[in-house]
Amino acid sequence: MDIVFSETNQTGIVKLNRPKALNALNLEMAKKFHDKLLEWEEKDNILRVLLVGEGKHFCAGGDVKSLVLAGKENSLKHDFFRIEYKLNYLISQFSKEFLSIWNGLVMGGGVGLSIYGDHRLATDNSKFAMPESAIGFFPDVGGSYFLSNLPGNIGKYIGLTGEVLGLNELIFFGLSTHYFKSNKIEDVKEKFISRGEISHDNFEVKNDTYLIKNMNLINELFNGNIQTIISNLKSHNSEFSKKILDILLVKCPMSLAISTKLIDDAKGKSLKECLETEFQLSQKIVYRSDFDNGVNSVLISKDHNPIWEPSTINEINIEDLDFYFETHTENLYL
Ligand code: QUE
Repeated sequence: MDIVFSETNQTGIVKLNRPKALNALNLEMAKKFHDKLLEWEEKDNILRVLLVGEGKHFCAGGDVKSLVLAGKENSLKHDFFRIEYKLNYLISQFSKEFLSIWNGLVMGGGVGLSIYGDHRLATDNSKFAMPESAIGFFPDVGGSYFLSNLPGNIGKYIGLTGEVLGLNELIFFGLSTHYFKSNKIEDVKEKFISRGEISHDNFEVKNDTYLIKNMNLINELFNGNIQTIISNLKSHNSEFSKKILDILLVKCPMSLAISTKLIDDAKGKSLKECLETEFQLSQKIVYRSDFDNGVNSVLISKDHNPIWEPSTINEINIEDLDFYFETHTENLYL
């Protein structure tokens, strides 16, 4: 079973159970999770929900590998995102306490399963990222919502670079709500299950780590559309800007252009609006060759040398991006 549900002491427990695939979320898991939450919402003897990943990691994202391997004559690229985003929204509306344990990898689809819940407990080994620009996709699962709500242009930076955030950044930005030492994981779970207690350790946030120190610079450099960002980075001539430029220049150019616009346009929008926009966008982006080539290059053949089309950001006309944001298929009815 890829996802396992149990009920103990008025706690509904969800375990993502594909440890060999880093608990990547597939269609069946999303469907079952969605139906179980509807059931628990109505069930009086369930007071809270605990979400955990089997093994070393919480969740590496959506199972994008299966979407590409399924081939063309298949509705998986439509059905998966539809149910995944519906599940994200359902979690945001769930009336009971919802706690996730962010051990190990917490990426993309895994973020969407947890960030709209009440509590996200990070540990000393948490690794959080929205890395979709590496596979020809964009930061979805409400990424446009929570990234656009981070201060300044930090959300754009996180969504474009796919940078891995650790404990200090997670607490600093409020992405995680608590910290506990990773060797206490069984004890933390047990206390929440038995009496709804959130057991955590104290954590003193450091303001001098790499990302936080460079926040003002990031706000300056990541202002505007993708071409402005690239030209800002080129003309800045610092170690930091060179490093970030090198990172961006291997990502999918169309992903970068679209993600920039998506996050900019999301400011002030509700999660519901953001998910609807992302669904429309997903149903254009996943049928582009960049998505198949990106997923193949990173997760299937693993040659890590994807061919992007267009291959440079300069070839993208910013006005042409509007096409990808048009409503063109049935909405999610959230
Ligand atoms: C960017 C991504 C993903 C990624 C790697 C990236 C992603 C994702 C996975 C993943 C990892 C392990 C699996 C799996 C998928 O990796 O979204 O099926 O077994 O799901 O660089 O966006």
